[in-house]
Amino acid sequence: MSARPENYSTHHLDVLEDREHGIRVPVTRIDQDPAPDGSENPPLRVYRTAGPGCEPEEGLPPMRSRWIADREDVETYPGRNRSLADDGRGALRRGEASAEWGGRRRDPLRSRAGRSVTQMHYARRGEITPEMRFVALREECDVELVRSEVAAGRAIIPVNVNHPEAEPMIIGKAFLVKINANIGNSAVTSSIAEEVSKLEWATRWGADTVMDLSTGDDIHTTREWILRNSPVPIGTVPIYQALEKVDGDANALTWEIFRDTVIEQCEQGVDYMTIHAGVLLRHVPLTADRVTGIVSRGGSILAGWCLAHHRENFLYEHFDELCEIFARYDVSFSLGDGLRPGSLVDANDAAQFAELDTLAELTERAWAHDVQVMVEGPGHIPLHLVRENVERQQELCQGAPFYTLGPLVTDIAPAYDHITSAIGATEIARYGTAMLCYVTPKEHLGLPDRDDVKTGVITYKIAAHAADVAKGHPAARSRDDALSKARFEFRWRDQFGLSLDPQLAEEYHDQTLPAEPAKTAHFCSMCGPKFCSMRLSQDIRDTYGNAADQSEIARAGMAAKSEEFLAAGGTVYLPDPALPRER
Ligand code: IRN
Ligand code: FE2
Repeated sequence: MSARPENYSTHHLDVLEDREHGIRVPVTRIDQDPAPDGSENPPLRVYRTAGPGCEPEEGLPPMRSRWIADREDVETYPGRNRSLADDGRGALRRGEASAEWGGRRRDPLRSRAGRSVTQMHYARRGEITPEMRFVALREECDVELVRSEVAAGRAIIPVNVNHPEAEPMIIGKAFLVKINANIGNSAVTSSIAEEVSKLEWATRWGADTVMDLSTGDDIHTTREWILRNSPVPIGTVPIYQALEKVDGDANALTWEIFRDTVIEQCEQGVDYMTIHAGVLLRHVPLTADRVTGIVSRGGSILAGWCLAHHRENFLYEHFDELCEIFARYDVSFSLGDGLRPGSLVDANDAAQFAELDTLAELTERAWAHDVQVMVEGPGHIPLHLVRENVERQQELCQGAPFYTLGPLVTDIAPAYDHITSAIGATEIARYGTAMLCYVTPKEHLGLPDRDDVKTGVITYKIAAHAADVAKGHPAARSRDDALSKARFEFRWRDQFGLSLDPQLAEEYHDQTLPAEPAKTAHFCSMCGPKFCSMRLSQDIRDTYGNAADQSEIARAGMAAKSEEFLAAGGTVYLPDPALPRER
């Protein structure tokens, strides 16, 4: 297995262990140098989405196989998993995944355990699964909080029994805010290997889940490679593939074609699926006076179908059948917001909120089958109307996790919509949204390339983290505090290592101060050696001690600096301050 490249020289793959239950959670350990006074700065262990790394042709080790087998979630184990380990991976290597998996029609009622195998099902029975323990260790919280939130439907652990490679993670407002990156919609029509590299790229920078929105002929094989290599849950929008099966003619879609597509994806191991079942025939006219109409791709496909047939949305009509299928694989619903607003002027309108009412009804229907649910949200919303969205969703959907696309808080900045949307995302996460779907700089303009994916992921890490800090999440602040201390102590390498994008931070620093010694020098490039405020306040502390009375320190510091300034001739060019003791 190839080692996954770490983001920086001070980063290392490490594990958190629950020895009693034999659970090991991969984390990234960020090592730090000692402080200038010689005291230790302990390493930080931070949440890791990148997984252990692997050769694309090999796939990741199926780390959950044993847990799944022990519960008898699958009828066919160990055959199914043996075929994953041997035949399945061999097929991946030979590039035959399509032949191996494609075209098969299986009856989910026979091929599965014939009962609900969802995490919600176990949680409601009071059972604690290894997946819940893994999540508790990862989130640094009590496992009972995990179990009870999943049982109540306020959190989901999206883990298909056919995706044993995934490291369990939790989406819910009591936990760290998560982010999703979409792939499979990129500029270059890329090879399968490129799709896998995009997956690795997104998870390397911190994507908690990845949605594969691939289209085209190789859709099944591409998804197979992505799943077998993904340490994070994979989401899809199955209506996109169903549409391909009818050559893009939305009116030719049927429930049967859709159902078979869903089963095919369940069998492959997709962990959650966007289902636009809230787009009802009677909702469609509510969009007639909108400035931007229906902007959701899935939403417009289904609205078109409803109007063409003048019948109710087949996803709504057959929703309970979908629940039965999902229950047997533990696939989670991501109830699609097909009527989300596409502009500030359309925000919080009748169509949007009518659909939300339906999504609340569908949430309850899924819960009746013990199927896990999250609810998708907007879109484009002015900042002052953002909070109402999450509060309304939380109340109507009884705390089911909210998963939003931004929202963008202004329409005037194409090319900067990662930023316009991160503002709304921060606000909506602060008030309880559990997962944020990223937006890249190419939104509304073109398809994202590799750099856009990275920019989108890091921008959304900032939004999610800012919300975690504001929510007072116990595990959130330690990295900020460590970075601030590194900055104050002029430990440049640690400042880079603790940042979300170490390379870029270092690169910007090096553009001004390229010499290697500058990374440990006791000034930064912003103010230079003479005027650095951090430098000055550290001198004051060195001279006058770490007195509790801050105003005394300040007063003494002012006097000292005044003396120093006058003694040096009263010019603005100060003598070099004495450097503190080096280690
Ligand atoms: C997230 C919240 N609202 C929408 N999303 C994402 O948009 C969803 O998860 C999926 O990636 C994509 C679906 O787009 P359409 O088909 O609704 O446009
Ligand atoms: Fe938009």
